[in-house]
Amino acid sequence: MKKSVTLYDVAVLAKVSGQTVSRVLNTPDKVSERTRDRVFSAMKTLRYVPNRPAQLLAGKISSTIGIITASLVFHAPSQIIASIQNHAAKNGFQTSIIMPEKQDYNALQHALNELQAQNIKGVIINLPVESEVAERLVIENINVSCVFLDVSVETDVSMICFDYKEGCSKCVRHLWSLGHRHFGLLAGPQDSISARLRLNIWRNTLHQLGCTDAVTVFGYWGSDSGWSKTIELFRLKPDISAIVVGNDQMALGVLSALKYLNKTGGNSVSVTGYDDTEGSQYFSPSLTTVRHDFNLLGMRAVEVLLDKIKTPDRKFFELLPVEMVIRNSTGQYNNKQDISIMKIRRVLQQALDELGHC
Ligand code: IPT
Repeated sequence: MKKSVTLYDVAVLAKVSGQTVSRVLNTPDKVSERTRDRVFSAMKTLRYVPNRPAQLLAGKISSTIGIITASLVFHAPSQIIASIQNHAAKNGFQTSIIMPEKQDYNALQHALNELQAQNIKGVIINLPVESEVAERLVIENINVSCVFLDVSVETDVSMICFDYKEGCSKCVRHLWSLGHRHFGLLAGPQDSISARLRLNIWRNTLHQLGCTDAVTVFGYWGSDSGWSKTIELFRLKPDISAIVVGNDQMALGVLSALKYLNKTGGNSVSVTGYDDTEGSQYFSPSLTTVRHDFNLLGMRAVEVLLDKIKTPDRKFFELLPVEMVIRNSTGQYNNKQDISIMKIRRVLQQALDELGHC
């Protein structure tokens, strides 16, 4: 077996001590540029790869940040994690990802223990966490800095989130301005913070506009729940002309169900999504939605976490802007049904008038 290159081989080639190579690896700013260059060039020549477990055993600070995430089966979390990983690498950090099956206190504490066992000093939590749980985790884990991406804005922890109020009210107002008055609301799961917040704003906005008969159903973020919940919506309220959906992935299932129900073309029902994840512009029809810049979220999450590690007592709060993207899945309210009801009424009235003359 080929012998692996050690730190001492690098030291010999660079003509420095083993301790200096170690300093270049762990505290590069404390070494002169000339020495640093010599050591890096020796590492390159020998293709030296630092032994992470050995560094951990030696009590060196880890250059890894932790991520606790919602299921990567869903499009939004996978785009967020891709961006975090990318920006972590740009800052010289690797990532260690945990995807817990549950999102309660025990599951999260267990995940934090796992990451702290790797000597990790900062964790980005992209999992819906109830306020009391998030606050308790921060108080009980003072040795690790946490930045949350899916908590309510009132929570007393460091967080970065999108301006959901603006995004959600824009969706509803857009449909209202197109003449829609009969709404179906397809929210995300009830145990998701962001799903609940989005639904509240849709309902408040509709209430302000004077619409009180919208029906609500809950999906679980995936496309198949979008499909089955659309069928349920029409069973509950057959005259729906617009469906406000909690995310693009469910909206994909909604569009497919509408085709199945023959609610396309002249009969079409308007649909708005949420997220503008990769591919939504190629849905059929292309999806009107609210754009979340997940690349920006990932970048800010890493930058804020690194600042938080340096100043653990500071509380960070950042609200990122959203943008409404209008495509072909929303259109003017089609008043064909109203017209035929009006026609029948007119004919009936005429018949009654004629009877009156007799
Ligand atoms: C949120 C997405 O908007 C939603 O579509 C779903 O994928 C959810 O994550 C899964 O937890 S994004 C989150 C940062 C609020």
